[in-house]
Amino acid sequence: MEELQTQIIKPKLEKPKRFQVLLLNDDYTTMEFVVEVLMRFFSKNEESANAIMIKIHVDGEGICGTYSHDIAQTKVTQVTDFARNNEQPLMCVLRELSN
Ligand code: TYC
Repeated sequence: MEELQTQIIKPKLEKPKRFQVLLLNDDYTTMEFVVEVLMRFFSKNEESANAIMIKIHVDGEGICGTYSHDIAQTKVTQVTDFARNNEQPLMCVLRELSN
């Protein structure tokens, strides 16, 4: 007699990782430049760009947005290139979020 086998298959899909893009405070980048970055690369309006910039200035860091790895890494590269081309030492980094 043939044996009938059944198996329960667990879906092996991982939840996609998300990454925050952060700006770090420093003593030299101008406040106007940080506001410009937040509006140009993170689509903030002037009011929320100002609020985020002040938060970074006070706390040392601030979140610009949360993205897939590809998009987050592209933002970091674009912001860093833009800062260096304008002689600003602004630091932009990724932080992986725990799922
Ligand atoms: N601390 C800077 C200043 O006083 C302003 C600044 C804000 C720099 C945010 C970087 O990510 C930054 N000119």
